[in-house]
Amino acid sequence: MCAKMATIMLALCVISIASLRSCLSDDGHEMEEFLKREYSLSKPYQGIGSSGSSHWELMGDAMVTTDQVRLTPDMQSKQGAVWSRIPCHLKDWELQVHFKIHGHGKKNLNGDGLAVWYTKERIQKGPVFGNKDFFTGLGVFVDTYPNEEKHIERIFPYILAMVGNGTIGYDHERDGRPTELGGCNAMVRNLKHDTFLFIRYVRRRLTVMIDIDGQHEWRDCLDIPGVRLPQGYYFGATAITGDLSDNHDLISLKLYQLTVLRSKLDEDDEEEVTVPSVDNMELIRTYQEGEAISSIGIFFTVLFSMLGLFLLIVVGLVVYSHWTESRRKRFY
Ligand SMILES: *[C@@H]1O[C@H](CO)[C@@H](O)[C@H](O)[C@H]1NC(C)=O
Ligand SMILES: [Ca+2]
Repeated sequence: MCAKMATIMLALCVISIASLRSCLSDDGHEMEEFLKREYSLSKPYQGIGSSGSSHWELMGDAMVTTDQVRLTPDMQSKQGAVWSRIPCHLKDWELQVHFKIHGHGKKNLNGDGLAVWYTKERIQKGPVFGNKDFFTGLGVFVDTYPNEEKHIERIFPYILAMVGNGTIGYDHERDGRPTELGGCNAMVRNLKHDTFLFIRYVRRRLTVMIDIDGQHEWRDCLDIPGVRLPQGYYFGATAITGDLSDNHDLISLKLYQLTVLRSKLDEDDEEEVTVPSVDNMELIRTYQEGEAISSIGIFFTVLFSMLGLFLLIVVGLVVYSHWTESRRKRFY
């Protein structure tokens, strides 16, 4: 009898400890971080660009100085990139990007922006912020120029994430709206203080945060579960200028390996991913279209209310003039 009680007590104890542990790990508190130097890029940028000796490779107009890797200078029609040479096989990671975008152009007279990548392909020039289109993997874009005309609903610079599988294109004319996973506005140009972008990928959950106010506080940008990214892809950063330009500088890229507690159940669930994809992408799409429709809805509501008011005034005036007319007739 006593032994049975003891067993039950022990079982309860184990259960409560187990749930406590999972709570902690969900919160992120029990995660451990390790800086992985082979995937990181920081001052004094030793050996970058020189053949073979470095973990990073430069491309295009990118240049290394003592203070930064300048992906593009503030000049028209430039594109540059820096790519890791070694594929990353970590399961859970966090990338902290210290960057700076600055130039002489006034607001919205600058462009085009920079991108941070985790992709199958590397060092291939192209139109997507200096990288190839129809890429395979993750792209996080800091888009500084609104290409789509009706940019009232969205303030630029705008940060946006996209997952490509090799057959999905980036719509430059629409600033990537058709394929976006989510995003946020971020006034990052010409700031005196440091600006950071933070990309975390843990248990298929993609989180992007920014620290751009000089307060050393992270602000949520997007948070999407069910993002399936294969292992063994490459980290990189690219930037492009067109008719409009900016200096796109990378001060550092720091990659942390995250050790996350996994239950047996999690492990069973995780079959290997070979093609990048996002669960319930249709839902994310309809949600965003819903938002677009609602802003169009507001526009038409305002338009019709104004038309209605106008009609009312016209009718009122007509009635009034008829009334004064008939009054005048009565007097004379
Ligand atoms: C890539 O995604 C598109 C759109 O979701 C889909 O139609 C296509 O089949 C996918 N391609 C591969 C190789 O999975
Ligand atoms: Ca754009």
